[in-house]
Amino acid sequence: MKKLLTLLLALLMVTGLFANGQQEDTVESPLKIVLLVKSLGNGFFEAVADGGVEAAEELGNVESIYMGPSASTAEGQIEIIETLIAQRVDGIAISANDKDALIPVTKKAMAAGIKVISFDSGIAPGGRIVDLIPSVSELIGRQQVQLIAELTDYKGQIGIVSATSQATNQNEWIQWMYEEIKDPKYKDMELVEVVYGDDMADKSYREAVGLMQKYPELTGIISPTTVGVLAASKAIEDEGMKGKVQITGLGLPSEMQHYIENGTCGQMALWNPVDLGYTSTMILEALITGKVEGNEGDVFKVGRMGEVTVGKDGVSVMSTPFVFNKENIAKYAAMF
Ligand code: RAM
Repeated sequence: MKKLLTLLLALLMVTGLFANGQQEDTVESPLKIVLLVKSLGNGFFEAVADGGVEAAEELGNVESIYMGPSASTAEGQIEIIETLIAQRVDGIAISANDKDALIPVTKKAMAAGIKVISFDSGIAPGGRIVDLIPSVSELIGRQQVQLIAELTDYKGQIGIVSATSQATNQNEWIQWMYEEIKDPKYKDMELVEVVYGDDMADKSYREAVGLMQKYPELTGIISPTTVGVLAASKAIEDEGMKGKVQITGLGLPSEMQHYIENGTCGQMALWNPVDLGYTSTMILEALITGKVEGNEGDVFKVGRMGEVTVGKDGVSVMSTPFVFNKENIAKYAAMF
């Protein structure tokens, strides 16, 4: 009997210790959640990183890690994901440089128990659990054409300065721009060419100059990338085309305030990138801890952002873009 009691006591101690040990473990090693962006040095993604840190602080059990290749290539991202698999991180949110090329490596990551989602620029279904997009792609694309039409009085040749030719998000938006312009109200407007600045300031600048030289009748440029719209605005001014060539796009208010206030860019749109990083981190935490599986119809509770519902093919939509102009730019520039 005495022996039995001792055994029971020992057992209790062991389980007690184990439970304690587990508790300490959670406190000591927070969940490692990586925000893997298209490339480093982009103010948009730096704001995304701020959102990741905010969510991590709020959740308490998360370490937010910000990573990206030096240039916007799928190869650079694949290399990083391989390292993250070896390091056994808990979750990765990826803004993809290619919707298909990343699939084999993200599948490998998921097979190793890492939760993978895409955000901003998606990975095709099969290569991630959820794809968090800032707004409906159709709405974003159509709105870009509407914004430039208002600036050019619905006339003339329009060029597009995009990011990389493989970018999932820009390619989807551009497809909708071509749909929108079919509307008879744009009969005097033409989308003449898409050029690619690769989300590099210097290349975007050169491509914008190239468009203005190639098309002397150019009345407007749409640049649906924060890097591109900033570089193209500078190119318009440097080429003495301010007032002759209008520009709109998706711009970061803090970077574009100068060009909005001096009238080079009459209006542009975007969403809050801080919210995008915050929400991606919240979603990953819920997936890692098993609170939500990420199936169609599932609802993620995402702190101050409320709820995000998983749609068809895992696509989850945040909200609608803001439009910035002279009246409101200063307010938003202070935020992101
Ligand atoms: C650039 C990137 C990003 C895109 C924004 C609008 O910073 O290409 O993916 O969402 O622009």
